[in-house]
Amino acid sequence: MGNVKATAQESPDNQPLIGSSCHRVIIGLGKTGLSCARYLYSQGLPFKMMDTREGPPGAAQCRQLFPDVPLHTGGFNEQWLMAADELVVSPGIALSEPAIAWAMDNGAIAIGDIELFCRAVNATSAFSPDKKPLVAITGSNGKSTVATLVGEMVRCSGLNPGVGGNIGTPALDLLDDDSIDVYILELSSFQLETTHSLRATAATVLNLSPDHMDRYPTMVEYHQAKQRIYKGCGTAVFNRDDPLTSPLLPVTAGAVTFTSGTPDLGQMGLLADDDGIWLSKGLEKQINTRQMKLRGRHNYLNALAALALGEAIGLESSAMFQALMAFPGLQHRCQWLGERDGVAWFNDSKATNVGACVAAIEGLGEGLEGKVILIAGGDGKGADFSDLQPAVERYVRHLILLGRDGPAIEQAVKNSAVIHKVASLDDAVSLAAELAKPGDAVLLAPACASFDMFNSFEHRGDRFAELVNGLILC
Ligand code: UMA
Ligand code: ADP
Repeated sequence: MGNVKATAQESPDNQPLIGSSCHRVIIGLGKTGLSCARYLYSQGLPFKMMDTREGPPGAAQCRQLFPDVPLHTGGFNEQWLMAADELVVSPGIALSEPAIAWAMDNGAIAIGDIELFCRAVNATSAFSPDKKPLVAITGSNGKSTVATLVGEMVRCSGLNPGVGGNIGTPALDLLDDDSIDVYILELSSFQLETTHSLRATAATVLNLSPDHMDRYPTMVEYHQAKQRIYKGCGTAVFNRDDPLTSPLLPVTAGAVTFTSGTPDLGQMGLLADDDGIWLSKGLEKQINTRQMKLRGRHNYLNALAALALGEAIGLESSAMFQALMAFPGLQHRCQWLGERDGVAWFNDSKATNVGACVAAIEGLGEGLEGKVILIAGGDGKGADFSDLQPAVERYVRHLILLGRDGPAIEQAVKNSAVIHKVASLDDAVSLAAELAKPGDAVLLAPACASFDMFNSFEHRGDRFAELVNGLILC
């Protein structure tokens, strides 16, 4: 084993190994692994399951639901890997894991839940009226916002959206609901690595900035994984301001760009006049951003991408505008929690990378009378924090740091703001309340994952909201 390269492979002649004679192993007993097991079981296709953890979350459920399925926990079962034709790998497991890389080098094909989903959806002829449109969304930031927004646009059009993938509901679970008219998948780079037959009706890479650098040797591998979303797609929607989002693969129905600048003819962008900033298609001003509840330039870009995706699957503009004006945004994403003594408090716990944190500081900072008091830090996933410096220097007065990578952030931005180090989120909130002046905003935008101190970004954001509510209500 050991020194082998892991690259996602296609099956011979690109034919999926779906027969009952295929030796298939599901790796990972989280949400994804369980959804794959339910699906394969329902299709009568045999499989084994394994998880490297001693007590994986889904083990009890597996034993109960699939008592006859072989299950191995606490490490890789090398015999099973050696005999496998197809490995159904969960996104939390890297293909470069030596045991997996070795199995792939010996002929096993690595796929994921999204590949199983695509095979099922693509089994319907592309020309059949039963073939449901599939919208695929990736990017370093904004995926959940855009996926949810496109879902709302579909709903306002009188159709039933099925929104799933990295956002939470495993894609395969959507197949159980016959009433779904349009599939909308949020896809992570991890999921894309193991997907070979996507063929989305419309696909987008919203933006690309460093993330998951503990999993990718360089940005090149991360970029390559994201590009897989365009494989066989109809319309590619990409960000003119971010060249890495531009498709490197051929697309069948053309491309639409969005930009925060003036749009090209027939493309999406922003136009400004005395009435403010307009979402526009070419020179046609479509919606004034004041009519929207979503705030911040990054969200205007998300809205433009959603409009382009919606148009690519044939939605009417009026229904899309209605959805856009009503959409309040998602929890934990630059979420306004309240105001006390002229200080506004924002929860952006989902800012788990540098790009999202910069977008939040700039989005808030631009419109403030005062300055930002930023609470950041956590598990940095191997990030380089130096890109935070210009935004911190411009908009942040006090930077309150916590968590494992607080010191790395301090190193990257020192002298750009007054830095304070605290041991807990509780201490950070108390200190922020002391430091903030009327006109300021306190922003939790950690630029880091939460796992060093919390169970999830939701857990961290909920705790922050609880502490802030305690302050505001008292
Ligand atoms: N793990 C092991 N051994 C195993 C299998 C998993 O140690 O054999 C560990 C992984 O390293 C990871 C954890 O278990 O730390 C969970 O991994 P998983 O692949 O089992 O996760 P699932 O429960 O199946 O959830 C996955 C996505 N998780 C990841 O990509 C890590 C969920 O995205 C997604 O919502 C779900 O499938 C449904 O599609 C979460 C996520 O953090 C929200 N995504 C990353 C992100 O958004 O940045 C990519
Ligand atoms: P994802 O699903 O890609 O993580 P979310 O919509 O959940 O995206 O938002 C994640 C974080 O990124 C939040 O902090 C949010 O404020 C920020 N964000 C959202 N859209 C963008 C964008 N287009 N560019 C940069 N940051 C963004």
